[in-house]
Amino acid sequence: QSNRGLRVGFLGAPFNKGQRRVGVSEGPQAVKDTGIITSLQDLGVDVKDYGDVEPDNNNNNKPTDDAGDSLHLGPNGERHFEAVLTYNQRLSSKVGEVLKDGRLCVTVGGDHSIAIGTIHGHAHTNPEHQVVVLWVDAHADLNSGTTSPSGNMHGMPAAFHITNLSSRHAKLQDGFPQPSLATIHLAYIGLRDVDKGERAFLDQLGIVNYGMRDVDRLGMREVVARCLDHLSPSTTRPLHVSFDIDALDPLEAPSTGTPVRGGLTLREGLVVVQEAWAGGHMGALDLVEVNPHLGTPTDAAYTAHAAKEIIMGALVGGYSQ
Ligand code: HAR
Ligand code: MN
Ligand code: MN
Ligand code: MN
Repeated sequence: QSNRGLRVGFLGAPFNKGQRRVGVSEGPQAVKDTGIITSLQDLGVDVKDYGDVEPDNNNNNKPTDDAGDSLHLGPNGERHFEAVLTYNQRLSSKVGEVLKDGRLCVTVGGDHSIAIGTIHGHAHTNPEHQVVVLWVDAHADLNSGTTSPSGNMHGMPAAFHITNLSSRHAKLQDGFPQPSLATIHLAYIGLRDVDKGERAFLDQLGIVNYGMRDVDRLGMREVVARCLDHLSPSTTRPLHVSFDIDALDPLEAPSTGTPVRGGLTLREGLVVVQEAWAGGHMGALDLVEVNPHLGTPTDAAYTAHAAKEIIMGALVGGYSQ
């Protein structure tokens, strides 16, 4: 069994304050309920469940926030600025702990703002190495408070890590989060809903990005090959894959907060993670934005199952290799 020797740590990040919809904090449980840990163990993987990194309080994330005075806006209008960053600071330490145990760290969200902490933890646990990031998403998540149309911090996490952009972001008093990525160390797949300010950053900084039209024209195998070639993950450049379930078409993954039609098939999503798996240098994986409160119970289970397939593809290349 070729999976023997693979050691994985599972972290839940049931955080929802990076956006406004109730229910995304139940993503980790929904994904666990698919039986993914047992499925991995059946394939010979050594899996340790580290449990959830609990937020201090998700409860005040209600629609009434829109009119309320409890948003705790950051200096540039970032909603729940301090709650998002303090949570991610704790998450970053926990990711570091999993990695120091010698395990590939899988973090299940929660909204995508948790990638502030996961990438920070990964990059700063390997300071002598250059972590590289493959971001699979309908969205670029590259806004700053000033460019964001919503103030929702799940539309901002990538920007916190880019050295040339981080000065646009306020920080916690102790300086968290410290950026770790040059623009050449990030690549995107699946984009189809990019804000004006984000497009300007992508173009100005020359960040490699393959949108849906590129997938149509080149095919996913070519797209992912180009991204991996650009990032060149290696023993000294561990790969971080940050997979937003909304990269998939809403027909494949309906239960998510910001669905955008015209997305990836599950097969295309699997090509991404299976090729990343085949490269052999993945250090950490995020799977975010599964919201089991949205759609019918059948939609929720279908979406969680898609998430399971993506994680399995990334860790063992799928079920039947
Ligand atoms: N770009 C928009 C914003 O900044 C929407 C971001 C949306 N959502 C995510 N992130 N799920 O990938 O508000
Ligand atoms: Mn609030
Ligand atoms: Mn995202
Ligand atoms: Mn998204």
